[in-house]
Amino acid sequence: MNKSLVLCKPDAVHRGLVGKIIARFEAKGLKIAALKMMRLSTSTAEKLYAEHKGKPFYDLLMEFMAEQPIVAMIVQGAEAPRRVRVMLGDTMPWNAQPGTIRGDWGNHPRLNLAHASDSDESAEREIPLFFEPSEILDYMRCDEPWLDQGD
Ligand code: 3AN
Repeated sequence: MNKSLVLCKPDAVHRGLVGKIIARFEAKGLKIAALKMMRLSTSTAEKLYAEHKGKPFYDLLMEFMAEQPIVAMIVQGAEAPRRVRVMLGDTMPWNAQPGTIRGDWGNHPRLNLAHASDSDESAEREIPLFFEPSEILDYMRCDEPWLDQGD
């Protein structure tokens, strides 16, 4: 099964939307394999968004993300990175479809509620920034045999 690193960003925490966001992944049949609330250190924020360094929005993004409360989780399931990104919707909230997290609740490109790994490779790089191996739980949801039909 594939994994995605998902962060409920500070705006999701401050707006009380964390529970609703997690509930969408759970209801979709994706498994929460790790979960914690934390403050995102400046150094981790810089590592997470290294590819954006130098872009016009970078400094404000760092200011917004660093040292703020976030909720970090690993969402697991078949094609998890792709499915979670579809559920998040477009980066620009005004382009995000209704029914997506950003389409329903997002108001600003920076304050767009959640981060999610964009590929298996990104998830492999991002997950160790947030979780020790011992914090990632291996268990079976009772609906897994129904959801995994093997075809
Ligand atoms: P996504 O989160 O959809 O993968 P990226 O990787 O292009 O989007 O951007 C990372 C983060 O940078 C976004 N989640 C958002 O917070 C911020 N961001 C991206 N584009 C803009 C922009 N034009 N103006 C302000 N912030 C932006």
